[in-house]
Amino acid sequence: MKVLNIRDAKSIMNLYPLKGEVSKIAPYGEGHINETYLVTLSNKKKYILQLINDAIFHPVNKLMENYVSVTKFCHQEIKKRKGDPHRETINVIFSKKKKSYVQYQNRYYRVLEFIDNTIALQIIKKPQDFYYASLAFANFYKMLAKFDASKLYEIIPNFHDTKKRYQTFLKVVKEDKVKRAKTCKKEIKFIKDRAHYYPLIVDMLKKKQIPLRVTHNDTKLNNVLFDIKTHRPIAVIDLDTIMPGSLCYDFGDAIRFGCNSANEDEKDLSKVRFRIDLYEVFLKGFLMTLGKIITKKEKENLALGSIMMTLECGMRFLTDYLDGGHYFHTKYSTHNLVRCRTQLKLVEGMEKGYNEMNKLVKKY
Ligand code: ADP
Ligand code: GN1
Ligand code: MG
Repeated sequence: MKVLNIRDAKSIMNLYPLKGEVSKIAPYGEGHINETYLVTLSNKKKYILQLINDAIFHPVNKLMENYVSVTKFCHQEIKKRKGDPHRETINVIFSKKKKSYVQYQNRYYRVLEFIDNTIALQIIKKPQDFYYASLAFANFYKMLAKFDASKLYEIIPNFHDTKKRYQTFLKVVKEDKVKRAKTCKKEIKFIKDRAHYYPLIVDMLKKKQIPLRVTHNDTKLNNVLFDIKTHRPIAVIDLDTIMPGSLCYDFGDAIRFGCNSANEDEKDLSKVRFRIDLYEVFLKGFLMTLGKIITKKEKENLALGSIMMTLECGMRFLTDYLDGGHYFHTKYSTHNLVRCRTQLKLVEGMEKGYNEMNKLVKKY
């Protein structure tokens, strides 16, 4: 629920060394975690104001240290290649006290430069857009390959540790705090029937069969901004979860969201299909851009990573539903259950298409 009003916005923006008064504030974007607003000043300048979800991202000073070190690094790299560093990455505005975030009424906020004339897509209509998204992410890894990972604080430990996620899920099912388990027996069984998946990639990482890299960890389509006119990819955003992780998971998370023929919260499951045509489009751009950076073993596990990220996300939505809904923003009481169902339907589609998905990896 977005609650900031213009008075709050004025007080918060006053903590920044900006010219002009706040003339407008409006909720912006479709993120599930932070609260995002577009703020317009009397001089027509626009800024993104975000209420940081500090129940999820804490401590906030560490979150913002990561955020600033990554965005400053990207800024420099983009400058070196003669790009536009104020458009192709996030730029954090510093407060009058020279801080990357501020506190107002016991909550944490940050202000970002608004990347104007861009759009975040919630669903793929033109395959080319997804191809462009693959280039955006792959180029992002290429840029970050030189970033010193030891600088990063692990802001959400075990974020994509599917083994641990499954343990949490089992615990929440057992506790059944808000007595909802009876409404989703089929979904619980679906997730339990797939227990063999959960250790696979985590164990490969542990055995160093695939490398731990600096990854984005939230490669949803709406975390890429596209030029509003040309639809060319402009910037990868939402950098809160940059941590060591697996490329197979980042690839898989992008597939999970982008290869859905419907919205993540579509209630009519007959509309939800796994679009393997879009999988091919993304795979092609991703592999061509990464070239030799991606290892053979990683390539062999891109299809598996897609199934696992979709399964993990379905499991996380159901965990939150069973736990009473404290994590993801929701608009109605069964919202997380509806989201879980779309994910599980996609998993079914991916399992059916698994051999084909692997064949396509060999093709590229
Ligand atoms: P969340 O963690 O809640 O997903 P995001 O950082 O992804 O938060 O922001 C939510 C949405 O706000 C994005 O999907 C995008 O539409 C928009 N957005 C965020 N930052 C910017 C920015 N600097 N310029 C333009 N749009 C932005
Ligand atoms: C959240 O913040 P947002 O909306 O980009 C979540 C992702 C989930 C996604 C599901 C920090 O992403 O992990 O995959 O929702 N982010 C966090 O849509 O948990
Ligand atoms: Mg986001």
